[in-house]
Amino acid sequence: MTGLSFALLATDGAARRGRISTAHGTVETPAFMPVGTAGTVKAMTADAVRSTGAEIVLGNTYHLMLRPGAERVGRLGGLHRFMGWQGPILTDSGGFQVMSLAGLRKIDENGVTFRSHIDGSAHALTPERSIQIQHLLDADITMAFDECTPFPATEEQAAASMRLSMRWAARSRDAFVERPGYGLFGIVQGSTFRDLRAESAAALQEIGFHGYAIGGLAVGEGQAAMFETVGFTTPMLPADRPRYLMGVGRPEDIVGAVQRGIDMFDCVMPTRSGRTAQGFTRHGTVNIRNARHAEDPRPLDAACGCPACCDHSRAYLHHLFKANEILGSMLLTWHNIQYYQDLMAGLRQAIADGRLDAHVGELQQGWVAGDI
Ligand code: PRF
Ligand code: ZN
Repeated sequence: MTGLSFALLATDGAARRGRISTAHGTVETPAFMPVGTAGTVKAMTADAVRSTGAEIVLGNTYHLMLRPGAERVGRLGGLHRFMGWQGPILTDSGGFQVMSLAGLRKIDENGVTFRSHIDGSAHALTPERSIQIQHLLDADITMAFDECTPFPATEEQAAASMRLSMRWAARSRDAFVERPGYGLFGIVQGSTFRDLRAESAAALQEIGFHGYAIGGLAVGEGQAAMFETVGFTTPMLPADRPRYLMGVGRPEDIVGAVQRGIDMFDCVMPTRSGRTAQGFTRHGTVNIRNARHAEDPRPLDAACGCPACCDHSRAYLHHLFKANEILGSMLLTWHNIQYYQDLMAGLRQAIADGRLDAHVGELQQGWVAGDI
């Protein structure tokens, strides 16, 4: 066998229940990947991440190439050993983070040049260097180097940007070294234009990838346009390969995208909001800094099995945030990742049982009812 494999285990409408097998283990899908940008899922130990049921984490080419450097991580045995995470790792290719974080960026046919957001030093990324870095990190899933087309874009702008990403996708494929259990994903671009998404999906399948991502969404187009674009793009992709919606999203976004045939997600939402006192629960989002929690002895979410909910009250979590104690960030991050993993496990079970739409209706009822 060469490359990574994907087994489709069940379907319910457009939704899929599957399993990805990689060099470092298997991933049950639909899956949510906690974001471990700089070699850490912020405020979590690797064991804690694993305990939530997460099977794969995401790392970033951009951050790790700047600090501590890809060659250094390679000499230390790769990102798994470096961060103490023995499961599968997917790395993003860097272009998206360069455009959102770096200074003085310049894009041309060859790639991007930019200045580090850390110390202002000059760097370059090309498709070939991005793939080489992801190999040094030992990523189980490597992402093709692309440009995330800004939103809004005219059809002409989106076409030119997408076609550049397709030329970079071919160069990424050529630079990728096939090894058993390792895979390379292409990234469909084309903004919200159906014809461009079709052209991009066809171009990527002509090149041939182990999986296909949908990029260029969750960039300000709104949920309706995102759902519409996902809804017409997934049928353009092969059924026997995993599909990854990049940078999505809130629980309600993930649920809608699963109903439209997406298998993988990543988002900073659970980790970032955990550090700013926002908790996701079966009854919607809760800001634990709110004064109404100051003497509330109940758990954040009575149905949750994480330490924040099993061992502590809302009043205690509220106190930790008011007192700027780092344990507050740790506990709420843990809870939010647990919530996201429980959400995905529920979706997987519902697809297997052929009752996804009913399950989604129950989830939405809980979110709408609100926290009381
Ligand atoms: N491309 C890459 N990474 C991404 C995106 C993309 O389009 C997005 C889109 N929101 C998030 N992360 N390479
Ligand atoms: Zn919890």
